[in-house]
Amino acid sequence: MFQPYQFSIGGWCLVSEGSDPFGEPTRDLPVEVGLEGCAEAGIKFVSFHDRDLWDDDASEKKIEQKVEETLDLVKQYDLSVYNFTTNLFSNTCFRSGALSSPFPQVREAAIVKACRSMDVAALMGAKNMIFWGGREGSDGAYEQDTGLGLKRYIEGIKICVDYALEKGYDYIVTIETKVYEPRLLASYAGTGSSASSAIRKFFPDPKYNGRILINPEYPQHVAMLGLDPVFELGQLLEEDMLAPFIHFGGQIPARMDCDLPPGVGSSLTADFMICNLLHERNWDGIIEFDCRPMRTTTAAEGMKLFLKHSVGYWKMLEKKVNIYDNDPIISKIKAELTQTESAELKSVMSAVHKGTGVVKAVQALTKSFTSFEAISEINTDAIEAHIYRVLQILTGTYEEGASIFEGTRWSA
Ligand code: GCO
Ligand code: MN
Repeated sequence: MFQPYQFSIGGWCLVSEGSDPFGEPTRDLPVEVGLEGCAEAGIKFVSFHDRDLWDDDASEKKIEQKVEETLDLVKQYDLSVYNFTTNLFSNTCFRSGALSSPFPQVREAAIVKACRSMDVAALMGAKNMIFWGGREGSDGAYEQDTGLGLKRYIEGIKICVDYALEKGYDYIVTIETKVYEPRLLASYAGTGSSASSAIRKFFPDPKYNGRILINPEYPQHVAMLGLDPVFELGQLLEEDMLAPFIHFGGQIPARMDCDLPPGVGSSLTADFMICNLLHERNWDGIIEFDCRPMRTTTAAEGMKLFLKHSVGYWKMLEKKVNIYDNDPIISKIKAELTQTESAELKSVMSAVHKGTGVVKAVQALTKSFTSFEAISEINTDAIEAHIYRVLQILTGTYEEGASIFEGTRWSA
């Protein structure tokens, strides 16, 4: 049964003021406008940084009071808190990094702040606690051994994970990956793939299984490198490293993080393939928007329109996934792209999984093998046919577009 995903949004997106490095804020909307917009658009969850709610040096009492107020406010709009996250990047004390800073006093400050947030996440009933290492890197001054920097960063997170485990908190801890910005050159474990291997290295104990995962931001944090998020997503799913939510928005490839509204500047095909792969793999998660209205939007109506568009865009992708799944042309094309393996290939694979008998299996395969010339004769035209049909589905021209397949072996 096809299960459409639910939605969440970063509370910080609702109050983003439209400023950029060159220009002043263009809007000043109270959070209530955004919360009301969420309720109207069908967004059920909202997430916060500690610093969205109180100053970093706030007293315990103030924090408790703000937690209560925030939970009340959110409830008024029929929303609940989904993620909590600690801001280890805005305070000037973190200008040299936070958990990875070469200065031990700064690392201490980061641990204190992050562990305090671990407690608040539990109080708020958050499902996940995000670590986004915005400052965990270097602007190109190579001030420390980069391996040591990575170790400090991941072990810093480990302190917080252990803290939460000892306290009995049951939420998941996630690392949000992004290669650079606001640090200009690089950040530690900056891609989903590199963070995934760092987690395996630094969290070998089975007690961490499924407790520390990766929340990617698609397409922004991958497309900003000029890479395609669909490939990273496949790896994270295959490695069971994907968090129960992804961040989502819009991004012009090979630019600094744009956080544009979904679809704007992005590849529609890649967005569709993200949605398709998540559904195909029966991923059971939530789409959390981490993006904002454009700078030219200044009023409440525009904010609410942005929220409706964000939800509408994802629902549009899901509608296309349904069309794709039920399309007779796609199903003929897919049949060619998902053929069953020969008995010989199957035994090679099973030998590899068993860890023994590989030589014998490869010898049997070699014996049954015809020639490279014969393999070259295989018809691979289904690959191009597939992308044409996907484009027809995405542009809504699949009914009239079916005619180009007439007379081919994929004709419905
Ligand atoms: C960014 C990130 C952040 C994080 C947030 C949660 O590029 O700025 O996406 O918005 O998602 O800080 O930790
Ligand atoms: Mn994000």
